[in-house]
Amino acid sequence: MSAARIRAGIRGNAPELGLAAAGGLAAVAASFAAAGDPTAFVGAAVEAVIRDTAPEPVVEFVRSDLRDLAAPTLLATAVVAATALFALFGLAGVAVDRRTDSLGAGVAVAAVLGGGASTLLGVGPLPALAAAVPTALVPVTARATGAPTTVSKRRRTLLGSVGGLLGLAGASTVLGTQRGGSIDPEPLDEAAETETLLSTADERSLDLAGTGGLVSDSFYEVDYSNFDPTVRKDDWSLTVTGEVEEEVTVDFEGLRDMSTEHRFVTLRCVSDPLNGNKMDNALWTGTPLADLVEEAGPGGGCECVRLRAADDYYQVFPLAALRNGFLAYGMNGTELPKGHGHPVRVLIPGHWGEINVKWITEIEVLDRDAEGYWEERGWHGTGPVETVAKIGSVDERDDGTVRVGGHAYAGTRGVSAVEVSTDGGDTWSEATLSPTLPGDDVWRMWAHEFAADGTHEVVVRAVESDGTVQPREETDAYPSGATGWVSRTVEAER
Ligand SMILES: Nc1nc2c(c(=O)[nH]1)N[C@H]1C(S)=C(S)[C@@H](COP(=O)(O)O)O[C@H]1N2
Ligand SMILES: [Mo]
Repeated sequence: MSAARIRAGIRGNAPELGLAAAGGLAAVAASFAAAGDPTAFVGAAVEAVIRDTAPEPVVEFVRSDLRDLAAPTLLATAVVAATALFALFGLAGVAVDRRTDSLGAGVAVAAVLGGGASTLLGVGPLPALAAAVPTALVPVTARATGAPTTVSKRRRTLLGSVGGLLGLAGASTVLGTQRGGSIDPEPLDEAAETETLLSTADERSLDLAGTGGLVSDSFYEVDYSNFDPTVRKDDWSLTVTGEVEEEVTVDFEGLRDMSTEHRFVTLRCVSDPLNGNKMDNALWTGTPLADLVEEAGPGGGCECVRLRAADDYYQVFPLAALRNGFLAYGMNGTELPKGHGHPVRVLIPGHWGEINVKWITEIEVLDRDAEGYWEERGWHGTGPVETVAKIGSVDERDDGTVRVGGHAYAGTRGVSAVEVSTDGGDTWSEATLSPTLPGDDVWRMWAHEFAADGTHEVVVRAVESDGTVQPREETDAYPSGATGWVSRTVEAER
């Protein structure tokens, strides 16, 4: 077909294309409204299909070039693809109506395609039905639009129909956001204790221009999906399954009846660039995992577990690491916010962020080793974190001195010193360190002041508690986490 014929074809069918596009969008949005949980509608399902079947070169491009734009790009692609899919089903209904001159047949075909595809995508009956209805409205509105005898009346009917479908899409989006989006983390009963600990952290923080203290003001978020699950604490439970003597299930109340602890814990994503911003610290409230795991009597041949979550995320790592783990339901004095795993997440001391599974639902003791979601994609992020000292603040004072500082983290190995060079690594001095916070997986802050004279290559490295100096070798975040000494050129004004 020539381009001109395609153009003419589109012009001839423009009303149907417009109706189908609006109907497709309304189908996706209606399914969102019906789902109640944002992970359970056709848009999230299409996103998962695109994410999990993207060819390796695309994945590589997204990882190395798009970086922080990866998530919004995936979201936009998913919305467009899902809309186009349901638009096609609407057009199929229009075509059947034209061929058979039976609106009933057209409606049935559109509805069956819409509902059937939704079901194949794995959404429940209600979101599937909700997606089928606007899809079936496409042949109905197409016929209505064709009926009037004058051009102006046809145009008015078309605009009304498209407007109606878009209105349905808008209203559904608002409803879906209200139904699935709102979780207000309530203050914890232990607020008095957390207040005290948080003010301790505040007092021990070093005052550095342009960077936060020992407890992060805003905590980074990394999710493999754009849609966070809505899990109400009354609906939540966690089951230990697999190679166990006896399955054990605990609900939120049961968890609250167990011993309560507060822990400062730092998390860093394995994808964090060397001096990146995917490393943060919070005060977490929860209960140790060991007793729960022991109660189930774990066996199996690999001494390993797979954790599963309400967003279908999964990770595999050694049972030994899990035994030191923590089930957190509080963060900085309130219940967990939705984005950080409400109502319950896992914290595994000293390991990369990715195995700190949010919205945890199941601990499966395995018989044979397996891979987690990110390991299937080439990452090695289940082990202990690499040590890093970051430069978060460079403050040039009027008197010619420069104060540099930031955060240093070495997982459970602990940071005992931070060394700073202002001459590119020839000579080193010890930085001032913030006092330690209670906990065995917490970062520290460092600061160093020097009299500036010309150009300085500031280099910083952490020393672990046993005296080990952070390795100098620089590696990229992919696949095993960024390593190396952070450096920054400081150009003194005078
Ligand atoms: N269920 C679930 N848990 C998850 C993730 C996820 O996508 N789904 N992302 C992981 C990754 S890669 C990291 S770095 C941490 C980040 O935790 P945060 O979002 O609370 O900072 O959560 C981990 N836990
Ligand atoms: Mo991560």
